[in-house]
Amino acid sequence: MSRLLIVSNRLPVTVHADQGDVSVVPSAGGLVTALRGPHERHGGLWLGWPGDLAQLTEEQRREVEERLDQLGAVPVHLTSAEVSRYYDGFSNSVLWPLFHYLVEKLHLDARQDWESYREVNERFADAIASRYRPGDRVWIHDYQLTLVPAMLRRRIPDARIGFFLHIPFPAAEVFRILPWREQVLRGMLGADVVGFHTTAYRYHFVYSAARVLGLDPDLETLAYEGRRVRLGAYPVSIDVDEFVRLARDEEVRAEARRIRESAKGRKIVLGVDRLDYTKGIPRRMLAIERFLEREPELRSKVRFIQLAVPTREKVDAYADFRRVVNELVGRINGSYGTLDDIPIHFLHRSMPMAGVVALYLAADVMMVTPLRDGMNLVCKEYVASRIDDTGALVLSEFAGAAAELIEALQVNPHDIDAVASTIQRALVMSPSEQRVRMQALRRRVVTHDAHRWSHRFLNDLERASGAAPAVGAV
Ligand code: ADQ
Repeated sequence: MSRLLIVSNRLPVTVHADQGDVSVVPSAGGLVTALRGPHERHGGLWLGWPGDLAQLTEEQRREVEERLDQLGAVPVHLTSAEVSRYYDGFSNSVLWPLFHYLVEKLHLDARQDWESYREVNERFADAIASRYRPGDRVWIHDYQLTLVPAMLRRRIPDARIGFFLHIPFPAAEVFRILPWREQVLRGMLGADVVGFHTTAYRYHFVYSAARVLGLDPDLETLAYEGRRVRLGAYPVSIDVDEFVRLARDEEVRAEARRIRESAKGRKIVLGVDRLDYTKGIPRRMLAIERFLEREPELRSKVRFIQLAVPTREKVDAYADFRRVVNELVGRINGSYGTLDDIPIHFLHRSMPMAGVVALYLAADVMMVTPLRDGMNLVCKEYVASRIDDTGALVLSEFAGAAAELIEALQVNPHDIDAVASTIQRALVMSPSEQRVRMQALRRRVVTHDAHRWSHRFLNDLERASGAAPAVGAV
């Protein structure tokens, strides 16, 4: 079996420096779990940024490099200026908002950020090329590295290259706003297989390639520069077994009971998100406010818990956004709180997965209402954790997961009245309806887990033609 080189912006490790000691700990998380199997089985490498190591001593840095080497991880170092321009700037202030249709958040005077993005993508291509051996397969991930497939193709024309986009690919009318649209498309088309979460994103990509580059639109394969580029929809998922294991764990179950007891008989409605403006938290809060306004008799019977993990704190749009969320939560709690309780318990922190699963088990209703989301794993984690087939899922139509999880209560997150009514509907859903819906949801999540996702993509990559000439190529 050929080696697999995985390439992502971040390495799947965290470097901890504690006084004299330094440690490198593999990170947890769905994607890492999904890729760890193929990474270990095929004796491959994982290339990415290890985080900022500037504060480490020479000796500590050597120790880190040694440890990374043992883990099959190859560091691609970034300067702090590059982190600010390539990552915070172009990746997270241009591509991220644009691909999520949030055009008003777009930072368009970004020429220098673009330059840095290009340079860092070149560095990644160099790093891959220097490790590459004939026969290797290369799997490049996500919007931070869209140019790498073509850059690597220039260095190694017959390399077998896959690219997967974890965020939505927007409609061509939105994508065309990007001043660097042509370079991004050509960058991705350097791959043999380009993967998206849904067929809708794939369609948008094909239509953009037709509009911007004049390619013949074909949903399965694009003929491009003498090659055939295969396009596929591979919905990403979670490590279901791990969530089932946690959901059965006695300590996790005890914690879930404790959370329920502290709610004093109130039903629990839960949100778990990175505190990102794409996740729809302010509109969700407004829908909760509308619900509280409309349902006075239910006010004392519901507790809303919002767990929000801090994210991208150096990007301006995120600091403003945090203020908006804090103000909304404060206003609603001020209006509807009593001396005994407040309606919204807002926790701005990260939590170990066992704690998150205890919340999933305690929640009667899960709200996943992003304005746009490539896939969204939180809804799949909730479904996987509900091993007794209870609970109700409220899911945004604009999450990639909506294409699969059709038995959820789907809502338009922009329609505050509709979300408020759906909260009410979920709270009064009968146990038998919960069971029918949850069983169907669980069947789908269990059979389409993360292992299947990576397996399907890698199978297609295995069959891909490398640089074999395409018939009718342009
Ligand atoms: P994200 O935007 O990060 O991923 P998501 O898929 O929902 O979004 O994954 C978030 C992860 O963070 C989940 O595993 C969740 O449990 C965890 N998490 C959230 N809040 C937490 C907290 N407070 N404490 C601890 N953990 C928390 C991007 C795309 C998605 C796509 C994934 C994978 O934006 O659309 O599904 O990549 O492709």
